[in-house]
Amino acid sequence: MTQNIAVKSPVTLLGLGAMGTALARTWLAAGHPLTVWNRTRARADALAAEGAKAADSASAAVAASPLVIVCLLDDDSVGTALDGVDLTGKDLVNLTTTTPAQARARAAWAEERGARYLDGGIMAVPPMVGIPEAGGYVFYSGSRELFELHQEALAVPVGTTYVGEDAGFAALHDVALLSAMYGMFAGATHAFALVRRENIDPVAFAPLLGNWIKAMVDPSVEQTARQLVSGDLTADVVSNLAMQVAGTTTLLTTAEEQGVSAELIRPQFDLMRRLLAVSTGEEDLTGVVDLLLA
Ligand code: FVH
Repeated sequence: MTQNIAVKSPVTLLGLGAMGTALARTWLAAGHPLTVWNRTRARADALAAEGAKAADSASAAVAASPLVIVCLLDDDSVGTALDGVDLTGKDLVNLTTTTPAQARARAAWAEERGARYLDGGIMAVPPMVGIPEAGGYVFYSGSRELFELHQEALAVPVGTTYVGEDAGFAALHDVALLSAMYGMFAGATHAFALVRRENIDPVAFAPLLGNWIKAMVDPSVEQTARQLVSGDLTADVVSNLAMQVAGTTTLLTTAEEQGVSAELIRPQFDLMRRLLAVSTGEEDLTGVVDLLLA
């Protein structure tokens, strides 16, 4: 009797921090032969107890599989870990968070060493890895051929979104989304500070805040995108800039009344005022995008 068992491609993973360990477990669970290396050996030994092969060095780990995935702290640690390692003929996928310029330089660096290169930006935190319904994914950019060749293995931990041949684009998308997230955190932090002065229950306040942000965000980013493409910054404006700038006075005065520093929200309001100074006030906030490029 013949058995029809799909043979899974071998994977090497360098880096077993919180994220690397979460990724590793999904490849093991999916049946991919997994070789791991970590600077601190104990983390590799822990994975070996779960079925991985712990390599004694980064060189040995890289030699073990055609597909080498790197998930280290930062670009410097990638350079350190792979210093002197033979990458000839390897497919290197770098999931370490970097800048776009670092990703492009790392792609050139890998290609000079005979490797094909794909860069990744992880849009997930470790508890989301291996849980498809959590919605995590990785932005990939660089060689499309490489992405398609390894898509089955790459899609094991979280979803995959390919964003272009430019190796820097995954990092750019990653950093753009993270930057937006911190802007959102800034607004939420300011909101909690305002109500904290009055002993309002933060647990009761949280869903009010969360639901308001959710209701605002999709229409807002979609409107901004449409206006940027059409160039018509007054199209479909609901809340015009003049009205919004007038409203910022109330927001800043309220912060003062509540004894809350406005340092998280004032920069946005300053930009809105600068935009109003050079516009009719009939548009909304999209013009701030180009103000930032100046
Ligand atoms: N964890 C998260 O929430 C975020 C989610 C989004 C993506 N990030 C990025 O993923 C990269 C790895 O993050 P991590 O969570 O695994 O980070 P750590 O737990 O701090 O582990 C760091 C690993 O890097 C190794 N390492 C650090 N420096 C060096 C070096 N000079 N040479 C070799 N390896 C190095 C470290 O080794 P060790 O401390 O165990 O010996 C860990 O394996 C990262 O880019 C996030 O931005 C995570």
